[in-house]
Amino acid sequence: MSDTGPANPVIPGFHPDPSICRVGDDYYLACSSFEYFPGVPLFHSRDLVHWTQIGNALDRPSQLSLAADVPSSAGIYAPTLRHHDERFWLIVTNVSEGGGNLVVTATDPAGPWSDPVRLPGVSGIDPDLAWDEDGICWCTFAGVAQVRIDPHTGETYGTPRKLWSGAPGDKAPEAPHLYRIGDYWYLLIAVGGTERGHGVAIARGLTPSGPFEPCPANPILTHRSTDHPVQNTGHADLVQAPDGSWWMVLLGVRPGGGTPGWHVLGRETFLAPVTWVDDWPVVGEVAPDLPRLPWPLVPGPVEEPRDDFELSELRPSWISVRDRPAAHCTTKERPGWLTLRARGTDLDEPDAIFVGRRQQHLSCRARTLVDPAEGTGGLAVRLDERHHYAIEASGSEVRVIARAGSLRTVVAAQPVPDGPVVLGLTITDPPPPHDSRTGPDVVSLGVEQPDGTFTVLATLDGRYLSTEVAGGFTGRVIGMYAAAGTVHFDWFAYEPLRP
Ligand code: 6LW
Repeated sequence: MSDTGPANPVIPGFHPDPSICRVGDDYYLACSSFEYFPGVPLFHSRDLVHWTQIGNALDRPSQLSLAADVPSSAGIYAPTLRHHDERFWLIVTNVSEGGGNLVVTATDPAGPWSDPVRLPGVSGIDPDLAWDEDGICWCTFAGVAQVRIDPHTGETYGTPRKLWSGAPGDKAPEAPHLYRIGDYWYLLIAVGGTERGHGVAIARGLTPSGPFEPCPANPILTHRSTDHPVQNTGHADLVQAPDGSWWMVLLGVRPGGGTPGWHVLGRETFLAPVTWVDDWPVVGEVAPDLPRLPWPLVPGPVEEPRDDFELSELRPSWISVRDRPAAHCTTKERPGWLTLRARGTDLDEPDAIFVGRRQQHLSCRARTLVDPAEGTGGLAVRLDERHHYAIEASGSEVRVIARAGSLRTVVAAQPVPDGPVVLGLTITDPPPPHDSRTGPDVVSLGVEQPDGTFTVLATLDGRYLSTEVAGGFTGRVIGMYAAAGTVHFDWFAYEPLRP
């Protein structure tokens, strides 16, 4: 929220591939989650601007299993969230072993969601669900192809057929969504790939399977070849507000630093207004400061900046790498503390014992009180197993460890008194001078003294924790980990450092 009003991204941090639906005055939105567990975060809003996470659709092993060999940025790809026949429907792809396309349903989007119905007859990614006037369910997916399905059983009817897939030569036609609006069926797709060439295109036809006539103004949204502060715009979904206005949610990134620009928060969810001209949508600007909305803003509950782990269940925004067995992560062993029990792996391993939350601000600070008496663990900001910065406590020593690709270094170490210690990291703009080679930010890791002063042990270049360096589809996650033994965390606090 800027000081002039609602601001984009409406869901900051790594929340890509947004899919939205509305029931009455309530909006719901789902995003991809890749190798993190639980999967598919779900959000609620009353005004399209303030979003509150209400749960995760895939929050138990019978819905989501991500073995240790699931690569980072694999696992759960793009979902589609719809409401039909008094139920919420979510279709999504687990691109990893034994996954494939699956449907889960719920009467309450906060959960519980059903066990998955598998769709062996639907290949590919980015599945969409749409029902026609006869109640037939059409599943359209990247490529772009379509097949009729029974979403209750997972049965498919016939073989998938190719639909309109963008202009000749359009790269990566994906993220299809099908809508019945007025006299037409509209097919909205992403083109160009999810990098700087990303865009949104649309076509319309008189039946859900076409034939489709492309919009003369395609791509109806792209920021390629512009210096717009939001780049990679694409992978969109449309929703109509109760007042009849239309809106688009989409993914975008906010590169920082010099050239080529590095984005560190992953692909975030943005909002843009849509108007209609000649029965074609016209997308307004994906502006950092949103226009005044034609309805009152309804701020939802805001997550407290500090979690004291007083509840038996963790907040829905806490995510772990590939799984979170109760044997390794509990708030029940030491009431009011989060206990992480290592399994002989550290952050360099795919089955690290890590519990984190998405970094949602370009400048921010995270702190945690850790008791390392029985083990080694601490605070980290990670992109994946090969790209993370950490400050860890082990007995009476604290050390900063940097992992960037094949390089792993203990950057600093210092003795600390025995007992619990507050570890912290701050993420800020790089110090001047800035030029074309300046990175997006710097990460300072240190120890908070009993009098509250912060002693920095190391300040590291943030570009090595960016997608442009690491690759992949996720964004930074900041959290707590255990590398050896048992490590207890009394509290964790995260706060933005500027509006
Ligand atoms: C997603 C595809 C894409 O399935 O990237 O940006 C893939 N678009 O549509 C992973 O997010």
